[in-house]
Amino acid sequence: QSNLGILSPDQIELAKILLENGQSHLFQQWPQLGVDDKQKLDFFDQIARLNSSYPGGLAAYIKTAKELLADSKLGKNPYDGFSPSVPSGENLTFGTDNFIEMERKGVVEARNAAFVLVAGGLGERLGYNGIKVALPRETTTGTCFLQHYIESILALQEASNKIASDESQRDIPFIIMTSDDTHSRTLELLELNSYFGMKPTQVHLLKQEKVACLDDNDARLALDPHNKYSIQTKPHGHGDVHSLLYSSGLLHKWLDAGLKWVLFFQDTNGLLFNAIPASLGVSATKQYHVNSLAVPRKAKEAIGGITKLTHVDGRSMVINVEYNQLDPLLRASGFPDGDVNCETGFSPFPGNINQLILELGPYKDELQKTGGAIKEFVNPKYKDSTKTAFKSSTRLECMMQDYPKTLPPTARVGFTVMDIWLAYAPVKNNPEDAAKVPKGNPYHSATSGEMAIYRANSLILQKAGVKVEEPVKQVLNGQEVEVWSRITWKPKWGMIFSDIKKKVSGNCEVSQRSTMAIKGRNVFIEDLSLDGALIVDSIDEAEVKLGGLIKNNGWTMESVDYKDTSVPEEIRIRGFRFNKVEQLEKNFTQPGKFSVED
Ligand code: UGB
Repeated sequence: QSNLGILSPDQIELAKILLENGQSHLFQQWPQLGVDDKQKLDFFDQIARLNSSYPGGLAAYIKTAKELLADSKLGKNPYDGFSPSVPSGENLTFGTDNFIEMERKGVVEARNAAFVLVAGGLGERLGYNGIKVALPRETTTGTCFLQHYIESILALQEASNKIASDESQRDIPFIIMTSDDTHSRTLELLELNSYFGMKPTQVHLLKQEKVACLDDNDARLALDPHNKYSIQTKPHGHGDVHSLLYSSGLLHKWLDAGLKWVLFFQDTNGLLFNAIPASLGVSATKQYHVNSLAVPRKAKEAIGGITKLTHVDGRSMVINVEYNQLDPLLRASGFPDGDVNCETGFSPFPGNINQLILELGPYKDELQKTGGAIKEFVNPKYKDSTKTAFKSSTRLECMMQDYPKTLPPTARVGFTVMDIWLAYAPVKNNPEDAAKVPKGNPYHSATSGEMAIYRANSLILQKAGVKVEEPVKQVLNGQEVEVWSRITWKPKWGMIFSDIKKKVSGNCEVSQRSTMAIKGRNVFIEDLSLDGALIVDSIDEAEVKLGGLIKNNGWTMESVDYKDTSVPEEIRIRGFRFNKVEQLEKNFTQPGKFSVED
């Protein structure tokens, strides 16, 4: 009461909200007016932020928290009354006629899409000190994830605009969700690199705010133990992307501009853009309101399963069920063996890789109803079985893939399954944890992420007719991986299989010890036999033919131990570095026709 004098009317309103929602403890240790006044105003600044960044404000946050904490205390299962079954979706196999047709359709649609990258997470499991999008996707060229994503979007934009009429040319919007942990470093990376060739006006950063931590089952907000004027906060999860997009006003703008799709993707899947054109083609063909990209998943593997859930009351939805919940849910619903592989050797429930394609119109309509709020969950760590006290404060969380939970059953929710080698290789685990992954399961480390790029590119070229030599097995940072030829290309060289095939002809072969980096657009591989390292760059106006026998000592791979701090972190987490012994390196800066032969 005595402090009211320093507060503005808005701050008094906020104080009332807190008091009416069981938060009087926050003010218990406040001294009288005149003492710590600046800190008290800082406290209200934080409260105002927490209140305005949550749909429905702090009152709604506290109310939901109380309900979810009560359910958690009772041990209530969120899937009570639901029975799981295998949903229907599209299965695509790389290189088939259907795949090629879906890619063609996807390129047509790309100019009607906006891309949204969720990059607010620090990646604690990876333990890397920088932001994850700044990590090299592969170290042959050193291109970081963010650069690769931007160049892929630009390549799609160009291919899509090429087949559209002049008046409907469009710059694809690119949104990055950041957080306090990643925002300034993401912006700096973009600015230092001139947005990697994208127009700065095409890029929007939306920063997510953290949410208040909770001390007990009454959802009392947790004060910072070292500062009684500050509330502890933690990340709310990638589900925030929906409310941020909604409040940014971008959805209306995009609809007015004629856009039709919003594609969501995560920070370190270096293979994702191999899958984007075809799955966008599937969305357009099947008119999916929601299309989740998925890969075959081994039963009990630690990725969520896409599942159809049907409630006893008739409701049904197609949704990601996290792997630790799928097995018990199946066991409780008449499948005594739980989540097991079927005759294909995989679980019948496809693995969610958390890349979503939403149709913009129905998405905007839905968010207008919900304000972008996503069904949340809480995961308190209790002190003991009475479940009355927490080991440390907790908070509500939400996931972007839970968006379909509020949709009516009439919504067209499907998925597209693609080969793992083509579509999914995230970098999530540190070397120590990756080395402990049971044999046969994916490491999801910087080592496996980079090797997956070379494998995918080698397999794609094999399918295009190049004899790429089989890989060798090698142990790097304690992980056994297949090492294929180190083949990379820029997205503008080939985004879809039919374009790549046009760039390859004759009898071509690449040995396992080879490195090939194609950085130019109009580079053609014709009767090439490569045994060594070849790096080619060119301006768009130059047409370059790579052919004949090219042989040199090439680049060798040297093992590096992840504990060796004399090596930069982004290298040592891979367990190897290149020793660039010898290469043929060409850069064509003049227009014309050229050929590269040894
Ligand atoms: N992220 C944010 O932008 N903000 C946040 O507050 C948190 C994260 P993780 P997670 O690919 O195999 C997801 O930590 O959440 C961004 C799916 O839920 O890499 O453990 C962050 O920057 C799971 O179903 O993954 O698991 C990153 O880009 C499964 O599909 C993204 O959100 C799993 O990914 C994901 O964060 C997977």
